[in-house]
Amino acid sequence: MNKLIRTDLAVSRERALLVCIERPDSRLDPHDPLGELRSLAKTAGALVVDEMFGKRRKIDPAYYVGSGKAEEIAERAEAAEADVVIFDNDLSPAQVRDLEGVIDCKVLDRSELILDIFASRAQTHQARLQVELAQLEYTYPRLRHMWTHLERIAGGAAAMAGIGTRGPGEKQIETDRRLAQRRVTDLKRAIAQIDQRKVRTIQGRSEMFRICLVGYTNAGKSTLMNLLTDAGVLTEDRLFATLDTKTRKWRVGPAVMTLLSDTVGFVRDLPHHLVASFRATLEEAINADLLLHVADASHADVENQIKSVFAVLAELGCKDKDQILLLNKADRVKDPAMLTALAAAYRGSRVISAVNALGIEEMIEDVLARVERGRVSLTLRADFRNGRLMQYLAQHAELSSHQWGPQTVDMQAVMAVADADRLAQFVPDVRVLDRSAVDE
Ligand SMILES: Nc1nc2c(ncn2[C@@H]2O[C@H](COP(=O)(O)OP(=O)(O)O)[C@@H](O)[C@H]2O)c(=O)[nH]1
Ligand SMILES: [Mg+2]
Repeated sequence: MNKLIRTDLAVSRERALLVCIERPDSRLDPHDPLGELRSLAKTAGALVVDEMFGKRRKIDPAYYVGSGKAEEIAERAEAAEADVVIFDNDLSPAQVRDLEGVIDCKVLDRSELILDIFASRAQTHQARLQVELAQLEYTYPRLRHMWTHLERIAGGAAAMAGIGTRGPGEKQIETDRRLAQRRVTDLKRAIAQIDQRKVRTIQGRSEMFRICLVGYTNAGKSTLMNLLTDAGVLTEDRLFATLDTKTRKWRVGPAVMTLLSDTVGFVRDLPHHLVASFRATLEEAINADLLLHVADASHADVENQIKSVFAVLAELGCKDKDQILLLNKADRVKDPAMLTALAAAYRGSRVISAVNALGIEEMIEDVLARVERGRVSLTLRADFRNGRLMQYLAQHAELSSHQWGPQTVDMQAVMAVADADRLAQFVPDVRVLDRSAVDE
């Protein structure tokens, strides 16, 4: 694909020094001011090797921080052998340039880091176009980084651009600008042409019950995902080799296999130029059967975070989707009364801890009940060599009886309504002789 993305900024597997400068209007987590940035950096695949925290009232036009602090950052970056310094703050293109003059490695700001994550997470064609557009618009003034990619597009060279490639002369930059401008126009046109409904119905077809983790970055989504899916998935996972760390199989009950997806997560004060691409990366949530909304109950701002997640979900048309609010990090909450009040304020919510597995059993029960809600009993007739069917039933159903004919087998199978509905779509040559609701 003709992609115009600053891959030289991708932070995968790079050693990162994190820098957070608190400003009077910053809304950082008082317990852990660098928590969100750390979580974002990890999501992008970076290895965090050092962290620095500072406060500043007035922004220095040259380095954002003062020149003394810039020197200090440079020293720490060198000592930690960092490949990249990531600022929690948004920097102007000139500041990035000046900082890179002092610090002997790549400098990224928060928006670029977020865009990098969006770019790696965007699943659909539409989402990719949207992220690319945002990257292009945001990085426009930083074009000296970009020329290698433009050259790749123009010249079709297969080689990957080197990290930290510095820009060419003014003439090259002029050409780049024109190419970039043209790409922006093309992207806008392409995005406008995509039929939203069509995208959703195609995406929505899936063989398994889909569960999606949503919530703020740093709330504990990935920790919970690991806790739930780590046990016992490896041995039987060959069939699902295409699944990655963002989506994994999760066996909720003996005959209940689901797909669990991790999302990028919401970000505090998301810069407005990133909002469209952020929404695009949430398409997984739109197509899920159940949402697990993870909130950090130990965060000072938890109620506002919950509210803003609800608001965005509503905008995405997910308001009536089945969901469970999980009040995570209960182990970290110092005031039990506060937790009780929070749980009472949100009916149906559950108090959990993803690190010490508190409340997890109960949560799984709850999920299971939702998946199984409205189970049906099917009487099926199929050729007994129908491998697809046997596989499907092994994943999704409890079999209660078999009756063998010369070529066929009649079976009684109990499964979730959603799985029964998908049966015809995924398994050829099976006849449903009877279908009735199960009272449990
Ligand atoms: N104390 C405590 N820390 C947690 C809990 N769940 C997650 N964390 C920590 O919170 C940070 C962010 O977690 P992560 O799973 O990356 O959050 P994500 O951004 O929502 O995926 C990590 O340092 C986790 O170890 C919890 O239940 N209790
Ligand atoms: Mg995560």
